[in-house]
This record gives sequence, structure tokens and C-alpha cells, in this order.
Amino acid sequence: MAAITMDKVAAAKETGAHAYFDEAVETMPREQLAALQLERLRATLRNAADHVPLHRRRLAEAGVVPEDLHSLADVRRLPFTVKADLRDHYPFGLFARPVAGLARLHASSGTTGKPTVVGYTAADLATWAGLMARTLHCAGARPGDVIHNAYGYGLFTGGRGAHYGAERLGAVVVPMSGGATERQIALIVDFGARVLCATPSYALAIAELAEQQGVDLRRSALRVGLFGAEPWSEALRREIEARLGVQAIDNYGLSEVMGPGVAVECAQQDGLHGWEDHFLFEVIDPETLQPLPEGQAGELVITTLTKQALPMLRYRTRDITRISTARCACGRSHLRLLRVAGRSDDMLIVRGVNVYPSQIEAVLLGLPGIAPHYQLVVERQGSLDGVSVEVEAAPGVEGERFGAIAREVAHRIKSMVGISTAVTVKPPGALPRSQGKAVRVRDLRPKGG
Ligand code: DLL
Repeated sequence: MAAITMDKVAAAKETGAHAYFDEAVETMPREQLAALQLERLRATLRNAADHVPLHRRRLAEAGVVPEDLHSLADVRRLPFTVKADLRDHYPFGLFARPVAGLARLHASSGTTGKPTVVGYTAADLATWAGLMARTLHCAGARPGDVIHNAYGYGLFTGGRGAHYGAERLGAVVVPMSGGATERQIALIVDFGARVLCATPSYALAIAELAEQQGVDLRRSALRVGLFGAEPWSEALRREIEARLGVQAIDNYGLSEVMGPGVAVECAQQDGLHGWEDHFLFEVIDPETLQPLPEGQAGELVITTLTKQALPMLRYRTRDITRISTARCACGRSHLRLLRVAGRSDDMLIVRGVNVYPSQIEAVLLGLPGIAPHYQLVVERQGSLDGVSVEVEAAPGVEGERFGAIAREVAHRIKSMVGISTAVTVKPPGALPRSQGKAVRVRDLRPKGG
């Protein structure tokens, strides 16, 4: 079986290499890309200053006149935009076009308060579809492929983002959305899907249920997985690749700047190409707000370069990553973002140690006796925060081994991540399965304290 998987992955790598959706743009020399960015940045500033009162005021306060920008480094003179700006101007206050002139709205649920609302003109939707087609192609999808789309449809940008990108690519899209996992499996097999789009945690749930039903998806037509919308570890990637028989490609995006299609890995799986003809990427120190040199980890900041309805100036994503402009073996010239380990909001500080859930995931996966499902529970213990870890026993593991497994998991987390955790092993199937973005952390700390 392992041999089948390896052949399929090798074949996917083969088709993915040195083939572009838009060769001229994807391999554009970096100086030319920079010139294009500067020209588009000026147009974006003009759009923002002319049509969005908040940006007009902030640009005036910063003393920036769009025509004044002489080099990309001047982007540092621009004010930042944060999620609270969208909330404070709910629903349409940051739009640069009247609502009647838009073609679509999306929104993110947000756990507290108002959702963040984003809008697109018809031209924005066409840009987005083009970028998603490029993204799918970069991941290994090709015209004529059946693309099974299990990202949620609705206000979430994942479903429709992948949908219109797949159509634009010339592929055959199955608009499945999340949930009804049994049916998903049957249709993947019956329709001969070559590409699966899903969150990584949902891809795992599909793999698991297929195995329980005796369906071997490694023998199906699936070759490529386009997975994203949540942080996931390299260990989870290997797990999904082995269980589904796909090359699992990471893709990144966020609704505030567009949706999926902002950055994606190529077949090299060595960082995500950020599409620089449409976005300007910076990494800053989240404390000092100063730009960080290439290679240093910090908060990703994105400026949109072509959006009409919702131009975003230096949007602070809260996502932690690093940038590399080193040339990629695939020939694409666009910079690479290192896998996004997590959001600064999700970072836990346990007795002074900074921890992302994905770091704990990396330890858990592959440990004998446990399944790749977990949740972290954060509680206030006296004046400090404590983290307990709930893991699930692998199928067939007897209850009397749970205690020993829990001790082993706690020991590994302590030695590899550096924090002490209380570990509970639950029976197989006890932890909730994801249908979209997985809930990795249950935060039981008192609100506001
Ligand atoms: O999750 C857009 C998307 C859909 C991306 C489908 C990829 C695939 P939002 O719901 O606005 O948009 O959430 C954006 O999700 O700021 C990151 O924190 C996180 N995120 C998205 N992709 C990745 C990824 C969509 N590949 C937020 N790795 C972002 C890690 C990711 N985190």
C-alpha cells in the first residue's frame, strides 16, 4: 500500500513541476514584479484615499500623498489597518465602492460581537477566480480534473473561492461543501475526483471514515489535496498524504484581503508562494511594529494591490510566518511564506513558554497508541494558566493502557515543547471531528481576566 501512495505522490510531483497557469506572471523577474507592485500600490492608495474616509484621514495624518511613493520601502510610511477597524466600521464603512455597485458580500463569524464583512466588485471576483485558478494549478490541479470541493459554502470564503477558481481553471467542480462525510466519500470514488479541497482536519475526518467503511481512498483517483484555512503541522501533512494517497498542498488566505488564493505551495512543498502581483507582503515585529529582515519570524502584514471594493492598507493578519525570496526549484519568482504556525491570538503562554497548538500537534502525531485527534484545554490555575491535553486512543487500544500512554505523551510534550501538561486519553471516537476549521483549544479561563 505504501508503494501505491508513493507512486501517486511522485506522479503528482511530476505533473506539478515546471508547468504554470500564467508563466509570464509566475516567473516574472523580481525587479519587474517590484515595479508592477509600486505602480499598483500607488493606484491602491489613490482608491483608498479617494473613497474611504478612514484611510483618507489616516494617510493625511501620516503625511502621505499617493504620488509621493517612490519605492516599495515607502510602504512603511503607511498606517496599519487592523481587524477592529472593520468591526468599528461595520458593516460597509471601509468599502471604496457603494454597496449597490458590488457583486458579492462575505463575512466571518467572529466569536464575539459583530462579524467582519468583506465586499467584492465583479472585477474583484474575476481577479479572485483567476488567482484561485493559478493557486489550484500550482498545487497540481489541471483543466479537466474533477475537483471535489469540501470547503464550506456560504459566508465563509473557502467554498466559493475554490469553486470559481476551479471553473476558471477549466476543471469540473463538485460543489460539495462540508459535512455529510459518508456521502463525500461515495462521490469522491464514484465521480473519480483527482483533487480534494478541504481543511486539513476535515481531510483527516474523511480519511478516517473511509477507512472505517472499508473504502481505500489511496486506490481512488485522488492525487492532489489543496488544504488550508487553519494551521496544521508537517506531521499532519504526512499523515494525510499516507492515508489519502495525495500530495497534500498547503494554501493560505484570509477573507479580509480576499479569501483563499493569497499564497500556496508548489510541488516542492517548501514554503507558500505569495502572489506578489496582487499583494504586498511584509513581516513586522508585533511589539515594535518595525519591519523585520527576510528570514525572521514575525507578524505577516498584507497590502492589497488590485482590490477595488475593499482596498487593505498594511493589514495586520496576526499570523506568524517568515518570508524567503530565494529562488524556488519550481521556477516561480514569487516569494515564499513559511508555513503559518498559528495566529498570535492563538498563542498560549504557559508559565512563560510561548506555545502554538500546532507545536503540540507535531508531538502527538505518530506517537504509538493514539489517534491524530486532540484538543487543548486552557484553564486558570491560581494566578497562572495551565494547559491540559485531551488525546484519543487509537482504535483497538485497551483502556488499561490509557494511563501509561498519557504519561508518555506528557513526557514527550515536556521534552519537546518545554511545558508541563496534564494529559487525558479518551476512548476512540470520543473527541469531536472537524467539518471545517477544527477547534483545537477550549479556553475555560474567565472572560476578561
Ligand atoms: O480561512 C480563507 C481560506 C479558505 C484559506 C480556504 C485557505 C483555504 P478566514 O476564515 O478569514 O479565511 O480565516 C483566515 O485562517 O488569518 C489564518 O489565521 C488562518 N489560515 C488560513 N489559511 C491557513 C493556512 C480563510 N494555510 C485565517 N495555515 C488566517 C495556517 C491559515 N493558518
